[in-house]
Amino acid sequence: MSKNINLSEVLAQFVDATVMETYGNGHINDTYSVGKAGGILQRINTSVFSNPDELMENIENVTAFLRKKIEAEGGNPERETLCIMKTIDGKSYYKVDDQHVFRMYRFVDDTKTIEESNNPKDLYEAGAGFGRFQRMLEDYPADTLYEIIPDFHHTPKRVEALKQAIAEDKAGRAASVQKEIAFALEQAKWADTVVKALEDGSVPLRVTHNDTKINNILFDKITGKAVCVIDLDTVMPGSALYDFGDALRVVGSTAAEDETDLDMVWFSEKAFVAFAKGFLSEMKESLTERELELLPLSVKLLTYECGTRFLTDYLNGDTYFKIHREHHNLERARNQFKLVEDIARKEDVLADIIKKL
Ligand code: ADP
Ligand code: GN1
Ligand code: MG
Repeated sequence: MSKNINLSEVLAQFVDATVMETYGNGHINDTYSVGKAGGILQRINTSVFSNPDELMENIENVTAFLRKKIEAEGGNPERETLCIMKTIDGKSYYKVDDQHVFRMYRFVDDTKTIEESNNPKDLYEAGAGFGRFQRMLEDYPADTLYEIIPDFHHTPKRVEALKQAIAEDKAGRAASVQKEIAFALEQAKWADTVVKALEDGSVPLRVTHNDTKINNILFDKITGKAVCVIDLDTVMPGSALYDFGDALRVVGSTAAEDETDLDMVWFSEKAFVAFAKGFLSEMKESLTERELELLPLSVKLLTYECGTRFLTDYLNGDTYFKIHREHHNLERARNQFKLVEDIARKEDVLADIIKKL
């Protein structure tokens, strides 16, 4: 936090909140668990999310819609979607100043977060969880949502941002990463596949989560079932392919996103089968032919896009993603590009798996 903020004073703005400790493992927001009052307090990263009003309005509307759907399907809305805890003034967030904006969600009890897993049951559940989220939002009018981060998964624009970062070379690092730059630019030739499909209408615009890392799902501590999709900041109009591809970018890898020993980094067909089975158990009826056909490519695309974003941030001097060591973003980029190569080798196998499912 850039200046000394008294978090107890922030807490006093929310109903019933007491002690807290830092919590979770996200790259963007700061998260604190809040005592027994059952809250999770988050400082919204306002350099990434510059309009908290629009951000929270999206989340309020989407969670209200989900709550009704969950009820109609006989589920428990208290557990299966996020619930915003209002401030004592009845607002959905509390603003100290432009850099210090806080919100609170009800803590979903008896759940766990999974950072990494190769257990097919976890991956099936993750697929089912994100698939269900998308299915339930299928008839939500996507164009009424604010586009919180414009062009978030517009891969060609991410490539343009990389080119700009190379030209500006703000951190003086471009010369040292020529190999990674060459790889990213060489791959750019197929990076417009999903954007084009959205433009020509062969892939429909949907309400999507857009940040489907497995740690953005809460799993039941006992049954292991996916309970609640969280981290709704990036819920926006998008493509089902973004959510499918981004999730497998993470769970499909045999190593963590920042593993530096690239001999450990491979794409697992087994993980693909498990996640895809779960996802399709919810979304099979909804997906179009073209969406089904592009599922394997989406994994390569979202991995490439994320690698490109890490490399861009490295060139810009690490201003976007939280880093924990000097070359963290470069290590992440190398890791993602290694994964892209392996996915590319296995694309035909992945296409066969989808046909069989
Ligand atoms: P970030 O955008 O930084 O990734 P998240 O919203 O994903 O922030 O929250 C970070 C972590 O906090 C999650 O991975 C999860 O472990 C925990 N968490 C977030 N919201 C809740 C909640 N409502 N109940 C329980 N745990 C939560
Ligand atoms: C960020 O907030 P978190 O850690 O779930 C990022 C994602 C990236 C991811 C890479 C808003 O996600 O887009 O894929 O890091 N979120 C935002 O780990 O940029
Ligand atoms: Mg998160």
